[in-house]
Amino acid sequence: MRSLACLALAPALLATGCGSPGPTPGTCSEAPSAYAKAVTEWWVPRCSLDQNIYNDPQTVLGPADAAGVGPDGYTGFISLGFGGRVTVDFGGCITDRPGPDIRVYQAVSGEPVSVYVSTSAEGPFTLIEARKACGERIDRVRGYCDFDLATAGVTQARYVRVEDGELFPCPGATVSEGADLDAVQALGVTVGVSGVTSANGTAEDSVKGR
Ligand SMILES: [Ca+2]
Ligand SMILES: [Ca+2]
Repeated sequence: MRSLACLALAPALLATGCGSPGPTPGTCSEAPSAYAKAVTEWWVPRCSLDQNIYNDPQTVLGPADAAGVGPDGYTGFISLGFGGRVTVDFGGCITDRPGPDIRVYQAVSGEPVSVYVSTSAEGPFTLIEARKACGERIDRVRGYCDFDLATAGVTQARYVRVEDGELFPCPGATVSEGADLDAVQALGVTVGVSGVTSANGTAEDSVKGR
């Protein structure tokens, strides 16, 4: 709903996004972090939350760190349950570049995930790929799969939603139902010696904070 007053004040309101369904101005002004830096939203079905013991969405922030021994001695990930999800903020926009742009770290085995992106926390979110098998091995616990923004014709993304694609029926008699989300990485962003990130590895962007 866009009021007359809102339209009259349009120039000033551009700064606050009044009535605008599109990206909030400034949403892409900062360089993105190399890894997800905040959880903006998450949801796991009640049944799965009751079954699972890995229920902390904050474990998806920062570099991949899943470790430990199953079934109940793992650390570093959230089990998404049946169709559950976590949406993360990179603090700035990931820009499409040749090849994959987003790496999802999915622990333990190769459970599939779906990835959606947006330039606004409120959406709309665009599906990049659905129910993609996710378990290229790094070590015994950690694994990953990659997503290319161009697959869906997307050029920029700040918010990334990772959704369980395993659809393991609940209750399923395990304590880690669904895909096990460890971390989300922006592949075009490098981390410098000072911990400062740079978009697409360019010198111009290296001065931007993470
Ligand atoms: Ca790409
Ligand atoms: Ca983690």
